[in-house]
This record gives sequence, structure tokens and C-alpha cells, in this order.
Amino acid sequence: MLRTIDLRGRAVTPADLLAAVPRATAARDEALATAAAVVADVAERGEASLREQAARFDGVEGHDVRVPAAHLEEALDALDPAIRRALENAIDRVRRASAAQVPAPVVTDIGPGARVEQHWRPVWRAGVYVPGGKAVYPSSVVMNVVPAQVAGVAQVALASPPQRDHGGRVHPVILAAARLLGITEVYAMGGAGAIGAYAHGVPALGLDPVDVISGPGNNFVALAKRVVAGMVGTDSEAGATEILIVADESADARLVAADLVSQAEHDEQAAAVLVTDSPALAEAVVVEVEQRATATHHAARVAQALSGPQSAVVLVDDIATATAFSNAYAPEHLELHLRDPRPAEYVNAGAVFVGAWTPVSLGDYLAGSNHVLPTGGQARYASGLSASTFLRPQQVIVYDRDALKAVHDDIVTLANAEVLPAHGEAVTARFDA
Ligand code: HSO
Ligand code: ZN
Repeated sequence: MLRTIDLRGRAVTPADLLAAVPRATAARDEALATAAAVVADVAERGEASLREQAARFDGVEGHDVRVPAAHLEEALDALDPAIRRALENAIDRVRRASAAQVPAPVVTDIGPGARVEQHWRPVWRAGVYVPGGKAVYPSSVVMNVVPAQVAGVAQVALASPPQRDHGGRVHPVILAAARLLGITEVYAMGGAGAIGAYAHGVPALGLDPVDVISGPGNNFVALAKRVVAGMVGTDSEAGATEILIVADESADARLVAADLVSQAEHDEQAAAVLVTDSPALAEAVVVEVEQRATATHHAARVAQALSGPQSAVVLVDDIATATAFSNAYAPEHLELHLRDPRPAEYVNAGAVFVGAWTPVSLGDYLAGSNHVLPTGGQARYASGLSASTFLRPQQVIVYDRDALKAVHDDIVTLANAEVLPAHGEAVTARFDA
């Protein structure tokens, strides 16, 4: 089901490589208009709009859009102890890595009595989104909430679609994970509507507009984030999962195949790509993938993802070409199964997993790294979720009299050059006496 593309023996450009393995494209323009309409409707009609959307998209009516505290308690009480322990382990590891990654303040002495500082300040209010369609991801609760808390965000709200199978409540394991993290502001709302509610606020629910929206989601969620960008901060788009594996003949075909299948299980649109210079490995992986894909729980979904144009085994002449491909493709996840892995050369990847003992599944749950990562090539310029998503650098400037005096003439000169003399006069006024 996984096709092989042989690009050996000719000069290939990154563009050739990208054309060989195109990304799955959704009908973006139409969907963008729909997402914008949904956001506008929530802005106008608030709770009534959210309820209509729940009826239409989730098949749920008469539910509590704002989740009562008692539902969170019940969910945590009912949580399987093994899941609780695993979540607590994940929380601890993600918290430690996220906290260590918070940038330190920087103080620069520009001259005597002249200081420029940079401090990372948290946003006041964050709205995190946790999808609830094809799969339910309590791990994504951890990956969104922990960095926001570590950043020092004062208020963290969580939204996830109401589930028909759970009486219109948010999925109980999501609720339990939220409660475990001390989140009390939770909304049963999904899709583009939830993003609109976060951006515009819903007074009837006591939902104030947030400053930053984060979290993965389907096409509509991603597009709704584009619609509200400019009103609120948003994280990068995390759409259908992608795994790119760069491997040489030293790789274990069984493990490479297992990792390709693991991410294909997320979505029919998921992309699983192996780039290798070893024909023997390529052949072995195709065989292994076939076996695993047919035996796995989500066999139909996996088969569709792996036989789509977005998935392939690509044979190239050498690992340098594979590196160029990876950097052009900018995968969400990159695994290196190489005798001599050089992660520093792969600058365009959401996250890099080095060596046979570091599968993407580890990063999805327990590595301590974050699993909300840019997809669709956005790793060329965007990054995964981290405390930085909820922080922004602020400059604090402190000069004393002599330090200002030292630059007085240059300020006046530049102010006059810009024909803004009052700027210069504001400085001069301090030395008139
Ligand atoms: N691989 C997904 C995250 C995830 N996997 C959640 C399992 N649960 C996107 O990075
Ligand atoms: Zn995953």
C-alpha cells in the first residue's frame, strides 16, 4: 500500500522532491468562508449560536456549555487509576522541560547609567482547544495546559466538543485531565465556533475574550484561528499528523514500519514518508508496513493514509539529498535512523527524534517535549507549542541623567531630521533650568 518513488541517479531539486510527495490538500477556500461565517455568528449571537452548532455538528442538545464544577469532580473520581498515574507522569515531565525552556530575562548595559532589559511576560488569559472528533486526546490537555501554566498565564480556559455518547458532556477523560491540572473554566464547545467564542467572548456564559488561543484541531479549527488572528494571538497550525523518517542501511525496518503506521492511525490524511538511500531498507519497510497495517486496530484508516499520495518511500542517492528533502518538506515529526545522525542539519522540523530508541510515540505522551507541532510545512517558520506561546518579550528601559545627556545631541539631530522637533524638545526640557 505504500508506494516507492525512485529518485536515484538524477539531479533532484527540493521542488522535485516536494512534487513527488504532495501534501494532502483540503478544499481550503470554501472552508475558510465557512469558518469565518461561524466565527461571525458566534460573535453576534453568542450562546445561541454555539448551541445550534452543537446540534448540527455534534448531535447534542440542551447540554451545559459551561461545564459545572461537579462534572469535573465526577470525571476525576471515575478516572482509571492507571490512566491517572500515566497522566501525572506526563504532566511532571512536560512541566519540567517547559519550565526549563522559559527564556531568562536579559539585561544589557548600553553605557554608564543606561540599561535595556528584556523580560518575558505571560499573557493574562489563554483559551486552549482539545479536539474530540476522530479521537479523544487527554494527552493534548497536558500539552496545552502545562506550558500555559508554566508561563504564568493567570487564567486558562479549556474547550472541547460535547460528546453525544456522554450525554452532551465533554469526554470524561478530558474533563479528568483538566481537573488534574486544576483547570476550572471548561466549555463544551467545538470547531470554529469555539475559536470564535474565545476570540469574541460570550457574556451569557461568563466567557471573557482570551489573549491567546492554542491547540490542534481539524481544518475548520485551523482556519478559524486564521480568521481571528490579529484579534488574539494563536499558536501555529497543527493539522493532520506527519511523520518523515530519514534512514540508512543501519536502520531496523521493523521499527521504521511501526513508526510510520503509528502516526498513520491518526487520520486518513496523515502523511507517513520514509526517505532512504538504501534499496534493501526500502524494500523491507514496504513489506513490514503491509503486515502491520493490515493487522492494526485502525486498519482502514491506516491503509487510506498510507496509500494516499501524501505517503511514500522515497529512494535517493545519498543522505545529503534526504536532508535537503526534509528541510524542503518541513515535517511535523522527523525521525533519524542513521549511523551518524546530525540533527543540527535538519532545521525545518517541528520536532526531531534521534535514534531507534526515540519514537514519535514517546514524544506524543511522555518524552517531556510537546506534541502540538506545526504541520503542512509551517515548520519552515513556526514552532511547536511551548511556554513561549504564552509569553512575549517586553523591553524595560532605564537611563539616568548623565546617560540621557550623553545622547541628547544625537536625539535632537535625528528628531530634526524627521521634522519632529517636539521629540528633541522633550529631551532638551530635562536639561533647561
Ligand atoms: N501525534 C499527534 C499527537 C498525539 N498522538 C496525541 C497521540 N495522542 C500529533 O503530534
Ligand atoms: Zn500521535
